Amino acid sequence: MSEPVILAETRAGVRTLTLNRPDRLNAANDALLLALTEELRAAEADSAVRVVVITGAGRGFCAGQDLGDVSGRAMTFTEHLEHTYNPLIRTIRGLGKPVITAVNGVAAGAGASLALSGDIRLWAESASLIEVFSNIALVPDSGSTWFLPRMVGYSRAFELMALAERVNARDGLRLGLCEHIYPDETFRQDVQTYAERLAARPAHALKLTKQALAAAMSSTLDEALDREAELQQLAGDHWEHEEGVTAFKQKRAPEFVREG
Ligand code: LHQ
Repeated sequence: MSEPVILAETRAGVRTLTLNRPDRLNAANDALLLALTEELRAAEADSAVRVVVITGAGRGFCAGQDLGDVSGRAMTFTEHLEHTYNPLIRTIRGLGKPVITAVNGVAAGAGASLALSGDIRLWAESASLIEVFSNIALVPDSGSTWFLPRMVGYSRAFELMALAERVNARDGLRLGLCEHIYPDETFRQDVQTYAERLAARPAHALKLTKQALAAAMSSTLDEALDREAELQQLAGDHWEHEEGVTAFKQKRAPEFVREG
């Protein structure tokens, strides 16, 4: 039996999905992309899962499209993206639970887009990111053209895309491509610890927050204010809100994790 392309494990409410083609720096083939999307959908449906972590096995995070894989060539580029990468990125951003991309090594091409797509991006010290597409005369895809300029501005994004320069972890943090850097030796445990902090937060409120931010990224202030007012009603009517207020008054930590 061959190794699964995605390894999945749940610990303390944190579902970790590991891209598992380490000999190719987890370059993506269709099987990996479809399995990852499927796993994300399963995590959405599983009430025991409160946070999802996407990371890579071995020394790479994801080297983008597997350039040796021929299965994608049965389709046009457009069809291939619509069949594999685009549903994956949409699923991550639309997931009703926080997704952490834990970038353990190099993230290149569509792998860079995947690294940027997390709600929270945690990098190991040896992580790096390359908008490598122009090396093979392609256009950045899988969301890079949307994510990167919002993080670093238009001109820096264009430069990174045009020159395909490797961004190391220190520069990644400076540019806002990640929230935190952790030492390689403790990276996996540090990611788990961070994810467990998120898992203890109010899941329903975070789901609505993610929804509000996603919509606000392409809306006017007026629209954002209207949406906040609507979503606040949903949050305020939920037991989590009552628990938060009660805990505050009782001078204790709120308990947002309940069975069932
Ligand atoms: C790989 C790959 C790889 C196969 C490393 N494939 N084997 C495109 C087309 C169609 C539709 C959809 O969208 C896309 C989007 C894209 O993602 S286009 C961009 C595709 N990716 C690339 O062009 C990246 C190619 N890789 C590299 O530039 C380097 O490998 C990076 C900078 C990622 C890492 O460099 P190093 O750390 O020096 O590692 P390496 O080059 O020695 O790679 C290690 C092994 O992994 C090596 O195999 P080998 O048998 O020699 O040990 C590579 O051939 C293999 N590998 N990327 N994408």
